[in-house]
Amino acid sequence: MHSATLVRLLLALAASASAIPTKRAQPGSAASIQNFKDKIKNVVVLVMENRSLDNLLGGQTLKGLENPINSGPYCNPYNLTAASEGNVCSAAKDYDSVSDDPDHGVYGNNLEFYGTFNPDESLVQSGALTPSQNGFVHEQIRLYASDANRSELATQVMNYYTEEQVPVLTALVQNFLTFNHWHSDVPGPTNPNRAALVSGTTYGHGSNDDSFTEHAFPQVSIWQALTETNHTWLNYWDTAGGTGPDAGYFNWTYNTGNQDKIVDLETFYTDAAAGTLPELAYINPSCCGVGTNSMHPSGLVSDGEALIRRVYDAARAGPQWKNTLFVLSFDETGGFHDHDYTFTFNRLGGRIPTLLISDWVSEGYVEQQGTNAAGETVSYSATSILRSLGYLWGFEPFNPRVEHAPSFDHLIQTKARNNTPTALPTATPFKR
Ligand SMILES: *[C@@H]1O[C@H](CO)[C@@H](O)[C@H](O)[C@H]1NC(C)=O
Ligand SMILES: *[C@@H]1O[C@H](CO)[C@@H](O)[C@H](O)[C@H]1NC(C)=O
Ligand SMILES: *[C@@H]1O[C@H](CO)[C@@H](O)[C@H](O)[C@H]1NC(C)=O
Ligand SMILES: *[C@@H]1O[C@H](CO)[C@@H](O)[C@H](O)[C@H]1NC(C)=O
Ligand SMILES: CC(=O)N[C@H]1CO[C@H](CO)[C@@H](O)[C@@H]1O
Repeated sequence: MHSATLVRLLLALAASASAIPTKRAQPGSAASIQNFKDKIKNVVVLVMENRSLDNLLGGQTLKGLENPINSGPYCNPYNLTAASEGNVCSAAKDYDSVSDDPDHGVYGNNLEFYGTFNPDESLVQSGALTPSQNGFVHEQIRLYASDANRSELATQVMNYYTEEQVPVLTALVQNFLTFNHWHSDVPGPTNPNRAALVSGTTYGHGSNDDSFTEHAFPQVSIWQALTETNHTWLNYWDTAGGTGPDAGYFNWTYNTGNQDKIVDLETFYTDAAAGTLPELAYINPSCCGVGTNSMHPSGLVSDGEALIRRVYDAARAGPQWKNTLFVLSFDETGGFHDHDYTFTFNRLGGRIPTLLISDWVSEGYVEQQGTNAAGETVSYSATSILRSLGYLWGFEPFNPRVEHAPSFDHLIQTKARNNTPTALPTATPFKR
């Protein structure tokens, strides 16, 4: 072989080797769980509101992410029943404040995914009916035609944020680990999804009904499981309200006197600085209008970025950081377009941005699908958090859904990084 060719070959091999992360243990294996326990002592979970991956991370150019900028554009007809009205495609730049909140109830999601309010459930389950993801613009126009013109409404649901519009998320994506296939557990609204995230089931509730605020849920939750295995937790809550507090859904919390573990979000920052964060620090942001920080329309994306930055910077500067895992996720897609919906697992919801942030994850890494306990390759979902924390803190899966959720323990590396950013960039408000 010619020596120049050999050098090129070796260089190519070296380049591809550096792109391959360290060989990881099998998820859920004894070695992987032991490594997870050794490295991670504190977990911070922040669940934001109502954004899809294609919307919020649609402009991230990191390889491995399937999104409009890397693999789009994706297009929708203006009107599902009148092709002559033409199509509109995903494009760069969405509004800081999306003023017309896209439909994200179960029926709205049905129309957005299947083009009908009532898809035949047996055809969905058998796989004969697959989601076309064609109805997002139609549904937005059906709901809000009197508020704005068609192109503005289409922009709201089809456009994506550029890397410059979301500097905090861009820094996190480039420095930490992002899931390409992480779905909400239910193709519906916030509280059922939040209940699934903290207890593995919506307990039959498909809407944001009063049971959530009336502490009516009787099932075992993460709060009860942690308490019974002698682990500490606090549910930090932005008292401006609008989401959760998720620990407040459960009758156990109140009947066992654990409601004092629901505390003001401001306490998180002082606890982080003092090194007194509990093992699980679970954060509820405020919702849903201008001035709230969950990224839920019409709340500003830049205000949500400011919250994420403040949480990261506080955890990063605190004495517990070295053994901290920060999980950033969303409750659901909020009716924003995403080209990829997965229904193999009794109909998960849409794809939502989720990141693992820690000195113990690979830099700028995109995780594809996971492996469940049966060895099948499946998408991650909200219950993956419960499965993984169960391994970390030794509690049993609450139900078959949790038991079969793919865990992410194997994504924790054996060596700590020393190059994670000490602070994130500042987000500034923008128009579009
Ligand atoms: C879509 O087209 C149908 C058939 O032309 C019409 O009846 C309907 O009003 C249109 N929908 C919207 C939201 O414009
Ligand atoms: C729709 O509204 C936007 C801003 O509100 C405006 O810039 C645009 O020209 C309008 N488009 C049409 C087709 O009227
Ligand atoms: C939790 O602590 C109590 C009191 O010290 C003890 O009796 C119990 O066995 C512990 N439970 C577990 C699961 O470690
Ligand atoms: C919660 O409610 C259920 C159903 O009413 C009941 O069986 C259970 O004992 C309650 N749990 C607690 C801790 O009060
Ligand atoms: C907190 C909250 O309710 N968030 C939003 C996201 O989705 C639900 C369900 O549609 C809506 O009720 C909210 O607007």
